[in-house]
Amino acid sequence: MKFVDEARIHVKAGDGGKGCVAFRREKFAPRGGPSGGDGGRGGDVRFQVDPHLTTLLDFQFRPRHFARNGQPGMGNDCNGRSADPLLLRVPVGTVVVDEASGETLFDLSTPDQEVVVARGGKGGLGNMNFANSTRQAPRFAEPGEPGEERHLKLELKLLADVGLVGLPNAGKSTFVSHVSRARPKVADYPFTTLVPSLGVVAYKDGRSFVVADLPGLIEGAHAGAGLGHEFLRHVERCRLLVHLVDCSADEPGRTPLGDLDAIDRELALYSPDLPKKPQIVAGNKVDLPEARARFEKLRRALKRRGVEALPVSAATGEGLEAVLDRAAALLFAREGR
Ligand SMILES: Nc1nc2c(ncn2[C@@H]2O[C@H](COP(=O)(O)OP(=O)(O)OP(=O)(O)O)[C@@H](O)[C@H]2O)c(=O)[nH]1
Ligand SMILES: [Mg+2]
Repeated sequence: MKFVDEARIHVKAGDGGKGCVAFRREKFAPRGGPSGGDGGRGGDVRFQVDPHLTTLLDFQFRPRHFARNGQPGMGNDCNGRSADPLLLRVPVGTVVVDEASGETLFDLSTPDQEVVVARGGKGGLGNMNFANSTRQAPRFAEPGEPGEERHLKLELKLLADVGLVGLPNAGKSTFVSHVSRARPKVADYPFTTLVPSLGVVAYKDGRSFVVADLPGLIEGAHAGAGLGHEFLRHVERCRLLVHLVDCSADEPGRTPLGDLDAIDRELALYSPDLPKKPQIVAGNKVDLPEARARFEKLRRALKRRGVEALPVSAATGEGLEAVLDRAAALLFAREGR
């Protein structure tokens, strides 16, 4: 399951209508004065945050969005009509980046928030505005201003309830494929998962929540090492983290506790908010006897810190239900359902 979370689009606001050159022509008013009205404003292109949307898929299929132009001014002092704004709906969590400058324009995180991403051009003034005592018959009017035009990159931070973090090879993808219908690639080498993907966990009583399988983190990830930096921003929006520790890893100098602390350090370095998120620690691969033994050491060490560790085997499914129960308790307690 690939999760669409990026789109490139081209938006253009409407041009302002041009001002009109016209003169009054009435039976009893010979040489009537100028009467050309102003052009209307071009329509803005606006984004509106819609909490019901979850992907940027629509934008991938329709990348061009042009608002209407303002009407030109008319004779008889009539101004042209301004065009209505073009409202485009985007999901909560959409980040809008200007392609030309690379600048982040908006981080749209509030439902129903509305922002202007391209401003409509002002209408031109009609010739009636240019008459004065010495110039009674101006034969010119202003053109309308062009509407703003922009190439935008939209990025959607994944909205998962639970983010799976851990070193490469910890078994994150195996975990997600066991608890959901998502089938991310699982393999016996690090950096198998290159992009985040989501799985929906059908929990008890028709309740469900979304788990994100994330690429493995390594030391230095917060500064861009490995694949970390790319997707650490997705972790920011998860409500809780499940930290998977590979208890089978058998390399000199490496321990489950050391692995756990290394990842926690990366998270903290990336953002001070990440350590504040609720975290469930799960020691994986306890189906292997030597992993089981290492897990017990991890459990004792964490107990001294007042932290509980749960034994799991993502491969056999052992212990996974306890992790889901814990996650559901944290998620649904806060929602009050
Ligand atoms: N014995 C055993 N092996 C496991 C278990 N969970 C995962 N594995 C194996 O560990 C290897 C890595 O699993 P993945 O699920 O791809 O690990 P990952 O954390 O997604 O790795 P990256 O995507 O590279 O970060 C695979 O060979 C899995 O079969 C487990 O509970 N027990
Ligand atoms: Mg993986």
